[in-house]
Amino acid sequence: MPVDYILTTCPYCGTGCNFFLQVADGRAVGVVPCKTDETSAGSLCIKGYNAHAFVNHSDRLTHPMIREGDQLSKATWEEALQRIASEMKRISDEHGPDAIMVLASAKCTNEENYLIQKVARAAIGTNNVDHCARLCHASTVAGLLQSFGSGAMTNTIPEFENADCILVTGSNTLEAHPLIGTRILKARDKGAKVIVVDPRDTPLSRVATISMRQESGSDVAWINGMINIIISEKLHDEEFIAARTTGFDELREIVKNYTPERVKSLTGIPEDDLVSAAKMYASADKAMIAYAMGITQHSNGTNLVRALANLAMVTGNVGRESTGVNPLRGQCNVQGACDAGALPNLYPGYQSVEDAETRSKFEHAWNRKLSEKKGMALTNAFDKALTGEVKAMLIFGENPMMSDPDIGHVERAISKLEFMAVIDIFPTETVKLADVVLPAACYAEKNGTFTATDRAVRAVRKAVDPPGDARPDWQIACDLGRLLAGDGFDFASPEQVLAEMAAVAPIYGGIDYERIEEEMVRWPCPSKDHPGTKVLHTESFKIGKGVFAPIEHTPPAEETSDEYPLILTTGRNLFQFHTGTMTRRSAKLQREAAGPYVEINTEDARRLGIIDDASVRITSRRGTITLAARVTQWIRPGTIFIPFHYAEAAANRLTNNALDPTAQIPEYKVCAARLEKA
Ligand SMILES: Nc1nc2c(c(=O)[nH]1)N[C@H]1C(S)=C(S)[C@@H](COP(=O)(O)OP(=O)(O)OC[C@H]3O[C@@H](n4cnc5c(=O)[nH]c(N)nc54)[C@H](O)[C@@H]3O)O[C@H]1N2
Ligand SMILES: Nc1nc2c(c(=O)[nH]1)N[C@H]1C(S)=C(S)[C@@H](COP(=O)(O)OP(=O)(O)OC[C@H]3O[C@@H](n4cnc5c(=O)[nH]c(N)nc54)[C@H](O)[C@@H]3O)O[C@H]1N2
Ligand code: SF4
Ligand SMILES: [Mo]
Repeated sequence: MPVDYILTTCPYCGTGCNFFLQVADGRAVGVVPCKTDETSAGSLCIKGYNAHAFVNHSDRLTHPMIREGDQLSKATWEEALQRIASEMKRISDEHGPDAIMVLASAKCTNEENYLIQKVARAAIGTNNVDHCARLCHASTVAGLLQSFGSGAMTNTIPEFENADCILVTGSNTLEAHPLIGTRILKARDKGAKVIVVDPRDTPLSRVATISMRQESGSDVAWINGMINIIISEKLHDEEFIAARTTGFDELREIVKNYTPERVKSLTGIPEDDLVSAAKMYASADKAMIAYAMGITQHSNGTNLVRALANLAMVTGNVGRESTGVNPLRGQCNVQGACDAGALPNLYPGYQSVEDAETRSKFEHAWNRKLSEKKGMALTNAFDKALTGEVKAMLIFGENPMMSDPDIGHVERAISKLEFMAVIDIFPTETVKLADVVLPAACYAEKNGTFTATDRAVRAVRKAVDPPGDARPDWQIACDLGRLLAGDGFDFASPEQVLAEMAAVAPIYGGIDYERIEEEMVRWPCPSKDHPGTKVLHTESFKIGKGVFAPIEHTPPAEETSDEYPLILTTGRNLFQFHTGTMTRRSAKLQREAAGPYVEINTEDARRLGIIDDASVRITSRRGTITLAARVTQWIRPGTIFIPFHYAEAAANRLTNNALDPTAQIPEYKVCAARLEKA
């Protein structure tokens, strides 16, 4: 049988590896790495190798459905789209457009996200559009914007290989961004020093030069502690500080109080390790910082991001190759969904909805009066559903019934809605509660672009037809836009959509399908003859001077008590992805990490009389789940860790929806819990 090889972009993490999808007899049957791809350099992680598996799964949604009582019944596209449009119109007429919340999707392409936010803004008339970046790097977007003027990764993935020192914190890089992790290992082989700061031992920390295990939620203390040591040892970059930054004196005053002794009492990190790490980072010629959810998912997440930016600027490690502050963005297209304007305060290309001049530019482009009011964050929308302010939700490719904090609260909020429509590829926990369900085409079944964590815009190419009547999200968004608004949604292809986005978002100004066909292009790329940008902030920061922020350590929103004596932190494992809709439908991935578990330190387990694989019950102030204990030395005593992939013991039954006041990101990484034998 003839086999086709279609070059496309991985639908899992934000590393953005390209691979060939193997197609035989109209079905995706395998994945082959691409040697000429700069990002993956001919390797893939196990999720990438199995990215064909879910595409053909028999659970795929194949036809629209409309709720009749307790049942979702098969409907035609015409009926289902009409129902959504008429409910949106009714609710907007009765309660105003701001009673509707739209969720875009980091699993969808740039073109699709552009259209989804256009549906919200230009067809419904609200800025209430958001997506999972809120749960992920909202604090990065806010924090780096304040420090540097741009919320994106400052450098690029290949640059890790040539750094002299790499500081990794709150990132389980080898499991969550494996092909970035591999670059860090290559750098280490070439002699680079690797420092890992994480409450757990990760595959990377086990081979690091220095590994420090801090208490979850204490990161400001050790970061300030390192800055203090660097200044006392005169290892700071005075020239860079004077020429390119403001606010250094205030920062120096604040960090003075973070002596190694005090840092030890706040974090548990031994004094000697902190001093060695500070000197190692500051003495390197080119030092990179990589971080992810261990930093961002806190009720002080924005401050934590700013603290890392302080550390980089104090040592002059911004604006050169193999330096910088590098947030590792999570989903395959979370960078692009943000770029495309799926955010309540920003139009495509990070342009403020509250700026009159910008608004009039978009009003002109879209031929519509636009709302002056910034929209609602995803994490506030469920609260507002409970109070009756939000009446309807239109959800593209997200599964909040598993991924949002405190899902008991989400469930109560959804039950209050008058109407909820969900567009997905599988019957998720959220789909089951919807009033209308539309079946989407997945990445293998449509054309478009994803933007990787290092701002590289990459092609997604159609390899097979969607199952049954499923349609690509861009067509669904156009259909809804036409029903709600009439004009402005007549696009014949994703290519035309990207052309419109490039015309309104200057950072994408020079990006088109012809260029993407040949190679990736990294934004900012303002014009067709611009080569794209690898390193940001080379001459000056986007806001002129970099801004130091004097940040004090604050405790997490929920602290341990006699009743809840353990710190619960949550996250991921190598084999599963998020709410498991795709990876748990891949036999090979499922085989490797089949069911839910909690990691608990050997000492804690002994004290509680728990043996490995015993069934245990975990309770927080919000709920209880039962799952298997995994007894290990690789986690700090007093801390337990649960991956949030498993619906049968959903970690988010337990988590706290305390939010960062600036970014509205939830504190997934710390809550108080109790563990007992089940
Ligand atoms: N296999 C796999 N890969 C994925 C994903 C997936 O679901 N599965 N999801 C993708 C997405 S969307 C994202 S956002 C990324 C996330 O990627 P990561 O952020 O790397 O993954 P997490 O497991 O959430 O958390 C990272 C680390 O933070 C540590 N941590 C916990 N509490 C703290 C703390 O208080 N401070 C610090 N400094 N560290 C702490 C945890 O021990 C963990 O090792 O992964 C992407 N890649
Ligand atoms: N406890 C805890 N909770 C967390 C986190 C944590 O660390 N701890 N991390 C948070 C983070 S960083 C993130 S990013 C979120 C992720 O939260 P979500 O985005 O809600 O999680 P996913 O499972 O990735 O959901 C994506 C959905 O899109 C569907 N899908 C896939 N492809 C397509 C497509 O082409 N079109 C459409 N329409 N649908 C598609 C999938 O089937 C799936 O249902 O979870 C957050 N939740
Ligand atoms: S590292 Fe990320 S993008 Fe690359 S193959 Fe693995 S999941 Fe896909
Ligand atoms: Mo994420």
